[in-house]
Amino acid sequence: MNKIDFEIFKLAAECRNFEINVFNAVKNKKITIPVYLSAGQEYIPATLAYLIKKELKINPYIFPQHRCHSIYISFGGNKLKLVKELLGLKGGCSYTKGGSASIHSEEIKMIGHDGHMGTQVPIGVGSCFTSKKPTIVFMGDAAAEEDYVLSSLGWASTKKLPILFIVEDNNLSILTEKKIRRNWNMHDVAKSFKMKGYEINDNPKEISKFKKYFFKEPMLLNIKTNRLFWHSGAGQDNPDIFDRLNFEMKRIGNKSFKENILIKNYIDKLWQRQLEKL
Ligand SMILES: Cc1ncc(C[n+]2csc(CCOP(=O)(O)OP(=O)(O)O)c2C)c(N)n1
Ligand SMILES: [Mg+2]
Repeated sequence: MNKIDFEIFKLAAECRNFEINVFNAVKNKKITIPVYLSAGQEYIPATLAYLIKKELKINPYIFPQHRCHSIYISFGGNKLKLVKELLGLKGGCSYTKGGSASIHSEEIKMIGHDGHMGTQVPIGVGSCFTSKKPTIVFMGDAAAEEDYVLSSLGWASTKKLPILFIVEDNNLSILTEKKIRRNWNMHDVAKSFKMKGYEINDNPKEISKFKKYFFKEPMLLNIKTNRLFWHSGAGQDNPDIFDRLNFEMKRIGNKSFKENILIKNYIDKLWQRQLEKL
């Protein structure tokens, strides 16, 4: 078994087990704030975090959108502080004022989202223009349609910034599919702005192919993925949707199943201890 596959799997499993706990806490009304679950999409941040932090040894500035728990966890955010943030307990990562959509962490240079879809793109580009430091900006496939996102891509390209744009393309804007909203693609838009642009799947092997370009020049990866649960809250739209984590766990085999149980027990206990404080 490939070590890289296994390391990425472990990160993704950590994210999934965390999100299952959030799901249950929402269902049991222990969490009452709006919550945006990233389950199903965790292979994108898990793969990127592995490639960027472990392989390239870079700690980039991170500009997420609202669906960001897995981004925070994959890039090394403190899980206990995120549990506290979501439960409204003192000591949350965003000073217990951000909630699910605005996860913020100076420790991992992650800048909390303001709730307006896509604003993280001009803000991230502006920050990168000033710092000239490696910067990763995440956006949803719907946020990518905002005018201020498109103009920011143009500026990043013109100034050749060390920036990586990741479109987490779950094909949905809440419940509206992409084909109803537009007849164009984000990787084509990136290319028209004279930067590298590709459309790929959330398969670690596909994502890895582009590592050589990370932060050397502006690039946009439109990565197709699947949202497992409702846009907001705890429920399921489509139980048959493709689940990358499950697929990879089966592909990697026995060792991954066992590791998943260990990770699950650890994260369940972490949540249990904080739930007891409510
Ligand atoms: C400027 C703006 N318009 C509308 C909304 C309401 N809204 C919140 S999330 C969302 C859909 C976001 O879809 P996408 O960017 O693809 O992210 P996803 O939820 O799929 O991860 C909408 C329309 C908003 N928050 N901000
Ligand atoms: Mg979407």
